[in-house]
Amino acid sequence: MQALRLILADQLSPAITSLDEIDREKDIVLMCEVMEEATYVKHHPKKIAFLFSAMRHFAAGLRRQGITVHYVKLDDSANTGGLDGEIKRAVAELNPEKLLLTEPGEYRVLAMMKQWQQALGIPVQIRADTRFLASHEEFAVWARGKAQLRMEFFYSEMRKKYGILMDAPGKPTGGEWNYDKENRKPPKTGLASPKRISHKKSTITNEVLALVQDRFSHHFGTLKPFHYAVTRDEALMELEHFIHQLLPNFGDYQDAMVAGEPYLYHSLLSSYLNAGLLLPLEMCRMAEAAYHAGKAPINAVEGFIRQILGWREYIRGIYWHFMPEYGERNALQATRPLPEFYWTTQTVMFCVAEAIRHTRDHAYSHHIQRLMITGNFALLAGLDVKQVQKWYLEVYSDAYEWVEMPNTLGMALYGDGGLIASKPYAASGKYIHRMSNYCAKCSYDPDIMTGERACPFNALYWDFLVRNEDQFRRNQRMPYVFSTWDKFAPEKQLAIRQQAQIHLQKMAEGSL
Ligand code: FAD
Ligand code: DLZ
Ligand code: SF4
Repeated sequence: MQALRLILADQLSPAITSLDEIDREKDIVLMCEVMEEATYVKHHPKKIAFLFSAMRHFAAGLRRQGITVHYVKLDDSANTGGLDGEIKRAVAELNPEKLLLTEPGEYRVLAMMKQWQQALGIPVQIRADTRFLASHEEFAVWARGKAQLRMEFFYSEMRKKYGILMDAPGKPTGGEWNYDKENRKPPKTGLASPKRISHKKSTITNEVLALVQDRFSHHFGTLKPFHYAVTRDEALMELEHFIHQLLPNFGDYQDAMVAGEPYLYHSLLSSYLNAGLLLPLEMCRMAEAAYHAGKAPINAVEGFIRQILGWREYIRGIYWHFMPEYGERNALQATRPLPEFYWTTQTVMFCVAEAIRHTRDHAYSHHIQRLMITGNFALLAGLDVKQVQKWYLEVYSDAYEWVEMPNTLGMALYGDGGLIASKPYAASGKYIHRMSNYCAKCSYDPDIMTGERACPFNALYWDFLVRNEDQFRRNQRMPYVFSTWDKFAPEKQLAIRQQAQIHLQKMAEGSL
């Protein structure tokens, strides 16, 4: 055999570089379901089922094209349980001249891959992942010599590079680069998501569901009902549905939160994009076409494209540029243990319970729930950054370290010391009250600062800022925060800080 070509669970794209110039007569593709990858953090059962089913469908698609696939199922008796073991076993069995890989999405896996040439005694080539729209080198050139690495500047470069939403060189469509201010409408009464599409389960999916039920039902999260797309065709149906039915309202309600509505107008496409069933450029181009056809307004289309061409690429750039040192950061020295309610949903705080319920049931919660509810609470309470990151990596079906870590450590927890966020995404109950209908269903009151019914986010917000005063008092993007605090009478300041301690105590006791 000439070349052994590895495809990982998040590399399910026909255009993946490890398949470039494949020789259908002589080469073999290797794919393996392994226990180590499913349990190095205990992934949500829906994520495992989605990936195993998508992998099996992808392998079937390659075989239909005449490509030989060596597919190792989780339950195969000789399965060694790890990528490392499976590569060694396949090389011993198939005797390839070389091993071809595409760089993975996690530093941990890249470190493993870098050992293989020596361990296997054959040439190993690690190719760039060209599905992303900015290479590591481009990001490094952009970052060089800059005191601040702000997403908005990176994003406008990307818009220019790909000519997306550009009227002329240097002229963004509509006159603005960014319509963020038009992405913050509070929910109107009765706001609900249109019905989502579902996919008929194939025999492959049913087999995988039985396997996951059998082997991973002790992981956090419910497996059924299972509605995920598992092939590129199905993922494309999801994309079409989003563009035609949901994109027009995506911009207005991007930051809104509604009880019982996990999705609203969000696309639910991240799992498919991150696994490779969809490609970022096709998603941006389709959204752009909807704008030019008059089917969706600029605040929606620009908002969506900004998330993919801007945030997603920028986040990946940050991860690879600063790893492995990035993963050790804890700028605010946050070390309090993650409370049990992140697993049980058992908290009186309606907003937090709701976000965790959505997470448990769908392996999904939308961005503002991740950032301003579970993330904001973790920030204000000073929860241990590693424990919080592990939680996010375990519970979401779109989670891989390259995208989870900078979002959690950098954006939500300010644990990278302000590399990503120019100020902490810290908010009191007032923000959550404005952007959701949660507070009406809660036993706490967002307008109360101290006492039994006080919303925990209120005192914890001030306590967080004062606790970290050294970091934030001179932050130019927070001009009024400390002047407001300074105007509080000393007795009020003391009462707030004592109230925060009561909340933290209750959190530790499991009664918050
Ligand atoms: P939409 O709201 O419809 O957005 C469209 C697309 O934009 C998404 O599909 C996604 O691919 C991309 N996108 C949006 N925001 C971001 C972002 N900040 N970073 C990268 N891509 C973005 N996203 C992940 O893909 N995996 C993660 O593990 C992950 N962890 C997160 C952890 C925290 C604490 C926070 C605050 C955000 C995290 N995000 C993560 C980003 C974002 O929340 C999800 O991409 C989004 O909720 C996915 O849902 P959607 O497809 O409906 O997104
Ligand atoms: C997340 C995951 C899971 C659950 N299972 C597998 C697997 O069985 N085989 C595999 O190749 N990859 C799996 N993955 C993804 C990897 O853990 C890892 O996050 C990515 O491949 C990094 O690019
Ligand atoms: Fe959340 Fe506070 Fe509102 Fe309750 S009152 S839902 S804890 S913001």
